[in-house]
Parts: sequence; structure tokens; C-alpha cells
Amino acid sequence: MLSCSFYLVAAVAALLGSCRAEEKCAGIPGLPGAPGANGLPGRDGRDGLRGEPGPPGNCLPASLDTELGNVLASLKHRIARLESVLALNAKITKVGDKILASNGKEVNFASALKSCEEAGGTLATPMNEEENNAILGIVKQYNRYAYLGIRETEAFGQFSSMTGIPVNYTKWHRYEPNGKGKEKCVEMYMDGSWNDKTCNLYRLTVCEF
Ligand code: MAN
Ligand code: CA
Repeated sequence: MLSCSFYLVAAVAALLGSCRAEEKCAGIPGLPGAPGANGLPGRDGRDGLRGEPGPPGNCLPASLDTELGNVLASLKHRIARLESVLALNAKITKVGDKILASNGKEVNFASALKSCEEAGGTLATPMNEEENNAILGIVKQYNRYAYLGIRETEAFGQFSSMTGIPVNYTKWHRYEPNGKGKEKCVEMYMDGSWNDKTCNLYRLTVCEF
């Protein structure tokens, strides 16, 4: 049996890795150690090469800018003159930014709305007294009641424009609206006041654009 002191000497020798004759003493390679912690970030790289020049800006050359300005001014002038011609012939009524016009036809509400929409507008919808008076001018011109672009919603007694916005301005005739959900459309009387009315009658088509 080997003495304890032999083991002690062997252990110390192994720990110190002391070996004078390498070929004879090289032991079995140890197991790989655990991976080390991540290193510190590297230094910044060097500046890159100069980029390509950017695309041209959206500024027009002065000459083209002037030319477009002139074209725009003459278009505006021509449109203004055309509007004057149409207004002179009572074909259109200008009120604020809106243009009102009628085809002179009396049809039910759905057909009137369709005609206006096909022409790129909608049924005339007065948003204030000035617009109501402008529509009234057309109603008087044709001497016919007109359907307005206002309808009763699912909530009885609540009226909205075709876009679904509840009407803010109203011009109800005395005791109107009184349809209690049975008169879902609105007609304009000859004095500009409103009456809720069924939608299947023949009323003047007045559009706004
Ligand atoms: C008729 C209809 C109604 C309206 C009354 C007013 O019955 O036009 O819509 O409210 O007249 O008297
Ligand atoms: Ca009514």
C-alpha cells in the first residue's frame, strides 16, 4: 500500500504542473473551460466613403413656376366667367362655397338624390339661413316644393343630412315635424319653411355641388 505522503507529493506535483521531462510527464488534457464573459465593445470604425448626391428638390425652376401661375390665374378667370354666365341665365345659384342647381324635374326622393349624385353632387342641404334662402330662390323660380337632403334617422324625430350628420340648423314650419316616424323625408314650402313628408311624392330636384 502506498503511503499517504506519496499521494500528497503527487497531488502537489500535479497542482504545480511541475514536470521536467515533458515527453514522459504530459498528462491527459483537461476538459475545456466554460466560455468567458462577453468582451467590451470594439472601437468605432473609420468614416465611410462619401455618398452619392441626393435627388433634386421639388422646387420648380422659376420660369415654369411663373408659367403655372399664369395658367392657374387664367383658368380661375375663365371659371369665374362661366359661373357668371350660368348665374345670369339662372342655371346656378352660388352661395358661399356651394353651387346650387336644379334640373327642373319633380321626382320621388330616391330619384332626386340619384340625379344629384350622378352629377357629382348631392341633394341641397341648407346649413344656415343664407343657404336656405338660396334654395328657396330656386323653389320660387320653379314654383314647386323641393325635397331637401335631410332624412329622419332610426331614432324617430332626429333628422340628419345624407352624410349622417344630425342637422344643426333647422327651419321647421309651425307644428312640424309631426310625422312620428311615418314621414322620413323633408320638403321645402314656398316660404322656405320645412315639413317632414313621405318620400314617395313628386318634388323638385335641387342639388348642391
Ligand atoms: C299634411 C302633410 C303633413 C303635414 C300636414 C300639415 O298632413 O303634409 O306632413 O305635417 O299636412 O298640416
Ligand atoms: Ca309633416
